[in-house]
Parts: sequence; structure tokens; C-alpha cells
Amino acid sequence: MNKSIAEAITEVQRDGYTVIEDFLTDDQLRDSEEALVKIESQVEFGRDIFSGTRTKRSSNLVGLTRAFDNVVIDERMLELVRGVLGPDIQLSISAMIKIFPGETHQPLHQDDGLWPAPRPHQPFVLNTMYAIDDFTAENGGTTLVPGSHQSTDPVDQEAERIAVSMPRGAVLAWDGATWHGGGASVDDAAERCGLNINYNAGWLKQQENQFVCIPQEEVPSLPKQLQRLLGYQTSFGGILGGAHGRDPLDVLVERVS
Ligand SMILES: O=C(O)CCC(=O)C(=O)O
Repeated sequence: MNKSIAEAITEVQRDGYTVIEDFLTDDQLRDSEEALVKIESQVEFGRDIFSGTRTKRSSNLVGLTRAFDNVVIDERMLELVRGVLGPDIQLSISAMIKIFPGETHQPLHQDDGLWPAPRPHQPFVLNTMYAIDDFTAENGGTTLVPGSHQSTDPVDQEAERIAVSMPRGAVLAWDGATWHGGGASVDDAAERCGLNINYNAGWLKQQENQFVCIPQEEVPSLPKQLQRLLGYQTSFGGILGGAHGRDPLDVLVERVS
């Protein structure tokens, strides 16, 4: 890695984003590619400017394959997420976003805009994009507006964006308030595949309903950390998220075994 997690946390807080190189191992990249080939073959291009008519997406990766479990629960990333959001965190979405030649800029947006909280507010969304291919300014590398996480203005589509260039295996992490969007691809040869794993505060509704997306009978065999991140957890001394006064994971395991 080219920086410590503490440095990455400082960058997210100051600039709204950070890029950490050499995050994924060769094995993780190989496993990801193998799983994504199959997943990609089952999805079509998007149908509108936001989804991208030259972009293929799949949501619910954790419900589809076990290939990304070790990425979702990577302790270094969870340290970063907790460093920005606080100790109580959960998985919000797990997705593939693959941009093909000819794609145009996705409109700038804020991922934390899904939750109608007045700005400024504390950070409650921390998103990541793992580079399965090199990300460049030409092939659709994610674009963003540095420092925009501190703005209380509506997103300005004319704001000056930078394109994040990062080598395969790197990860971009950003505060959900940061104005950003997929980049345009003017590279005729290169596709850009990203693994988009988003987290939010444990007290928020998850973007994707993890309780439905992952069959409950599969939950007991998942890594403990993943079970917790899916939402089978409590906070505030067991009061928030409990199940009839009990740990929801204990209740679920009893029910499905
Ligand atoms: O693909 C990217 O680089 C960003 C995509 C994005 O921000 C989104 O679809 O919400």
C-alpha cells in the first residue's frame, strides 16, 4: 500500500476521497475477474444516462457469489470506514460497474442523497471502488469534485471534476457526500471494471436490502464479520437492532438450522 489507513482517513475527511494503491492481492484480482465474467454475461447495458448506456452493472454481488467476501470484510477497509463513520457500520451495496468505450460522463451526484438529511451533516456513507482494470481519465475512471463533501449547495453539474487514475488492484474510497460520477470513455480499446462496495452507518437503512438479498439459510455459514455487516448486529448496548431482546444473529441461526 502507498499510504497508511490513518493517512487515508485524513484524506477522506479533508478532500472527500482517497486512493490506496496495491490494495487487492493478485489472488483477489484473479478470483474477482473469474466471478465477474459470469456475472457480466447475465446483465445488459443500462438504459438511461445515469445507469449508462455503455455501462454494465450488477448489484447484490454478495448474494450472487462468495468470491468477494474477503474484500467486503477486509480489516484495513473496515478500519477506514469506521475511521470516517464511527464504530457502527454495515454493508449498503455490493456491485459491479463496468464502463465500455463510448460511454459519456455520468451526471455528478452524492450517494448520501438517498437519505433526506439536511446538510451539513456528519458523514454516514463511505463508498469504495476497487479497480479490477486500470482506471484512467480516458477509459471512464471515476470523476469527482475534491472538497465537495463539505458543500451545502445542490450539486453543480458544471463544477470542475478530476478523473481518478489508479492502477488495477487499487481502491478509491470516498465520503458519500462527495460530488462524483462515472467518467466518459474515449478509449476505444480499454474497458474499465470496478467493484463498488458501499458501507453506511449501522443506524441507517441499507441501500440494498441485505436481509432479502442474501437467503437467510445461507447466513450461518458466512464469515462472522460479514454476518454482522449484513445487518445482523446491534448497537447501543443491544437496544438498537435487537430481536425480542436478543442478538438477531442468534435468533436467525436458531431459526434456520
Ligand atoms: O462507476 C463509477 O465510477 C461511479 C458510479 C457511480 O457513482 C454510481 O453509479 O452511482
